[in-house]
Amino acid sequence: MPTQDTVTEVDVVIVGAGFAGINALYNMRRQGLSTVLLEAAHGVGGTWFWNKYPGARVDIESLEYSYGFRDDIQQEWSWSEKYAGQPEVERYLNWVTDRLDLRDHIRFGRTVTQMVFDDATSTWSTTATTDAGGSRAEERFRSPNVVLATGFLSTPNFPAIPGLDSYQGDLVHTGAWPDPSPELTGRRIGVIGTAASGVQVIQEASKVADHLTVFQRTANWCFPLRNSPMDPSYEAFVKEHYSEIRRLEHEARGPGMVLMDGRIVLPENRNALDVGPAERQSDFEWRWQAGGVHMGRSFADLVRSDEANAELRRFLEGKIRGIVRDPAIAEKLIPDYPPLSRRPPGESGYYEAFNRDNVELVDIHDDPVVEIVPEGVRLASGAVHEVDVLIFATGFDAATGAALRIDIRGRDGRLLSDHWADGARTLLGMMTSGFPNLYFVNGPQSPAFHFSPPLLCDFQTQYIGDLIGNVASKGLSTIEPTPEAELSWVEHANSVYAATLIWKTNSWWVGANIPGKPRQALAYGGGFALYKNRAVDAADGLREFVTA
Ligand code: NA7
Repeated sequence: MPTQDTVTEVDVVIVGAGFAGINALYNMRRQGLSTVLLEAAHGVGGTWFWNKYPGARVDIESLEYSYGFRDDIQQEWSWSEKYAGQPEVERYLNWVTDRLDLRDHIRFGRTVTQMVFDDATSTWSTTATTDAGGSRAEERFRSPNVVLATGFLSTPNFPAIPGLDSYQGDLVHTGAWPDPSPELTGRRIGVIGTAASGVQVIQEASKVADHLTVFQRTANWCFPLRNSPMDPSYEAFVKEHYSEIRRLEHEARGPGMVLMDGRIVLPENRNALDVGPAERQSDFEWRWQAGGVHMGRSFADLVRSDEANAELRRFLEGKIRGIVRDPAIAEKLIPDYPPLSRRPPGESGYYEAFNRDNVELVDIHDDPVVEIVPEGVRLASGAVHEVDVLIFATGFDAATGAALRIDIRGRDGRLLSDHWADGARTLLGMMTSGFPNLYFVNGPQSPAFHFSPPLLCDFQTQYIGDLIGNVASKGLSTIEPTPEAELSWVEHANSVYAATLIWKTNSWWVGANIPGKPRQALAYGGGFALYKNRAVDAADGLREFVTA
């Protein structure tokens, strides 16, 4: 592949044009840093560019799942629904990009393959392949700083099932949905995977498929979303109180919520076992009716105590049995792990889909998929399910997958994949030792999916911009965490999970969805407020960093 002779020199190279990368680009530019953003896709959006499957939708309220870094931005944009669908989120990110004049600093169609740190000059050399101009070539960049905004959930997990190549129908993954989409109407559709993405695509496919086969290995506890067109008075209320809402969210242990009656509802600190059964039931019930993340915010001990969790489990079991008409199917849809110990999918008619005649639930826990054959899916029992479209909703190599697919070499040529061989090691999910001036946004061991990612990247990209400014103003050239600070953060993140039921349950939150991936806390579950305080502390006098 030809390599261009010219090397583009900038202060910062950012990788990825999703929520995090766009925000990073804005903040680096604001710091007066020359910046180029490299993006593999031919448009902005990141996750919201690739996940174009029918039904893809936020399940934190749109008014919250949006940038808070400038009041004009949050005032000017109007969401059409309480929970926006993928096309609207993609439109929003395009709007922000243009509104802030950022597009000229983005190079699309660039896949970053290598990043190498040069000890002598304290700079990173970044190589990207590009098909811009019609033929494939390599482009090179040199910069003191690199920011990986490569996404928490951006590397699709395609299970290695024999026979994938032999399949004759349309085979797609929710995380890399083709545009244009394969036709779903009137066809026989199979979906493997029944978590957040699977639930969304199953709901939509059930309405149009001739026959829908849902291959379920593990049932999940789904909470109703209760989406609706945006109520103008609600929108006006939120916009009027945005600064107060954002402040409260930053002080809370999870995403905040706002109700139409003017109450701001944040995660509760009281325990389920400290209140009586009637109060517990009525609390669960209003949250079930309100929808969204409320259910998981009701009592602090639900995710810590088996006994408290069993109360929520009983409530949710009753709901599933109340909706699904066939009792045998209802039992199959009741999970066998504690609710809230995995990411709860938001649903809008998921359970009802199993009351339809065209929807079939196939248990692949007891009768696993052994092969993909030309006409469909073959199970261990020998049963073959014929489908015209086979949808993999099998998730992602979360948190670390995207960074580890780039050949990243830090001090002394050390590979990131070696440094992280026993699990990701970061300070605050933003830096890793031995890799100076390399920053992650929404990285492993940051609050990521336990907070609102657009709000987290607001904080992190400002923080990173300040660190870069701080290093430059002191006449220094590099910054990286001390190995001790890094180890202590990793241990802290693990210990927070270890005190919860999350640790005992297998999920991508602990890396358990990818064979061979080390088990560890891939996010920080201690709450944004604690995280932020610790980050501010670390930056004070650069105590937890080595500089040179
Ligand atoms: P998840 O949460 O990782 O779910 C993947 C689903 O695919 C889950 O039901 C898995 O079952 C199933 N799966 C994965 N591999 C296999 C194989 N080999 N055979 C059968 N079934 C399999 O991914 P999502 O995309 O739904 O959600 C990830 C996040 O992205 C989510 O939080 C949203 O924010 C968007 P298992 O549970 O492993 O038995």
